[in-house]
Amino acid sequence: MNTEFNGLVSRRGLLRTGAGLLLTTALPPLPGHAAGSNEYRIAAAPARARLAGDSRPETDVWAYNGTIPGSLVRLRQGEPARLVVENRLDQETTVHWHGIRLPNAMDGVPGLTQPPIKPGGSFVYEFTPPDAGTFWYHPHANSLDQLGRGLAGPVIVEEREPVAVDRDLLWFLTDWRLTDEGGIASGFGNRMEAAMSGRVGNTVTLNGRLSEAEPVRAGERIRLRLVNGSLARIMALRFEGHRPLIVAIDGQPCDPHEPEGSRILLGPAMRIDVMLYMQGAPGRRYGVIDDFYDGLSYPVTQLAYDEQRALREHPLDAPLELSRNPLPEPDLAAAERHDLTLQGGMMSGMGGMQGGGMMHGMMGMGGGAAWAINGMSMTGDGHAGMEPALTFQRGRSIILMLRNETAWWHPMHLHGHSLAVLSRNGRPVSHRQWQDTVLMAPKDIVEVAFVADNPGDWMLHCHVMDHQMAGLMTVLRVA
Ligand SMILES: [Cu+2]
Repeated sequence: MNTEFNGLVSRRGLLRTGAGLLLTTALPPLPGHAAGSNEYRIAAAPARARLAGDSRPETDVWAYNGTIPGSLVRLRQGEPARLVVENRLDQETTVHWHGIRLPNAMDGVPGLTQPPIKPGGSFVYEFTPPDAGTFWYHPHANSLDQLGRGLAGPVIVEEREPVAVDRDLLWFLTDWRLTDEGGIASGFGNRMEAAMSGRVGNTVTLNGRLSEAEPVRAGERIRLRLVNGSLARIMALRFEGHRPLIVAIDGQPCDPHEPEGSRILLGPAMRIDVMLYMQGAPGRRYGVIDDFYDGLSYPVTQLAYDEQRALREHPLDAPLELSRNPLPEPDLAAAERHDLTLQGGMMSGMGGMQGGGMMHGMMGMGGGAAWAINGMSMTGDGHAGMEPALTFQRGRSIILMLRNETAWWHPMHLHGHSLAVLSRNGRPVSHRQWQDTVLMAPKDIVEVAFVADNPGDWMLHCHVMDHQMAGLMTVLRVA
């Protein structure tokens, strides 16, 4: 595959510092956040970060409130939130609150839902999160550069009644393409990559640092919130010696289940919450391995058990199923059906795709687009006057058949709604799972359903950022 690795991914023996530990365990308070309130100030600005450890040069990044990942936004389910975003970059930006069902005007798509925030300007996002769970925030302007240079942060919407765990941890995973000097490699928007796997990097950080080990204790129950904040890297995580149970996908609780083949498949922009019973032995270490790309497996980190005896001898005897969120149940018998077909990219076998794989002149808005949905390419980040591919009457139940006719993987993200995943390649999907980002393998056909209850123009796009920029995007209108 189109992936390079340098020495950074093989571990250098760095140990986590106290600061790293704090981020995974206590999650520090936010600057500009009054304790107990749902109000935050978030500034997007240039910063420097030690992504690859103390022995490596710092990296010039763009960051929310100066940290990688951006500071944690912790909200409460059903309580109004107010998020003041300041733009201290030298270019326009917006913030998209990924996965949160909110009013269209708060969705952060430039041109489509709000004017972009000018350098020196600010925008106040106000919404009441209906769903508890693990979400994240990132720009929706110049997305490839802005996300690729570090602008991303986690959002946790707390349940009214939390499930019993010893610790609630968040691993924000980010893929970077770093140079030997520690800088972020140039070449964003490379057309060949855009028509293939996208900009997959060479360094994966956990909460903003290469991680050698994460401290755990035998016998504890950990809720682990996994976020893939990468531009393009798909991950398949194996926890050696452990049996993680998936309890939520994209913030939405599902029936607890073990991942297929013991690998947690995590596409860009996806979140998966797992429950982990720490069944390992005191003093031992167990790898957490990402082996998605053939022949390129590497350790994301290790679970490092301290020497203390087990906290308990048997798994905690308390329910681990999360309370369901108030999602409207689609009426499948009465639902409207529509097809959305993903086209293009290299090796698609489509006419006109030879000679570099670009679809010049084929479609609507994108000169030089590499991808299309139902024959139309919308390129960039979103802009005024994007015509909807489909219009739904508010309140209707909708079934979408997503057909991936390409030779590449695509995490398809719908704004403003969560999707009940009904079937994949004709086989029912169990576990009653809902997703806002549906990872599609080459040639996959995935059937999803939802109630079009949130009025407005909503983006549907691939979250491999190069793919979105190069045309794998459309708009769905709820009128
Ligand atoms: Cu894609």
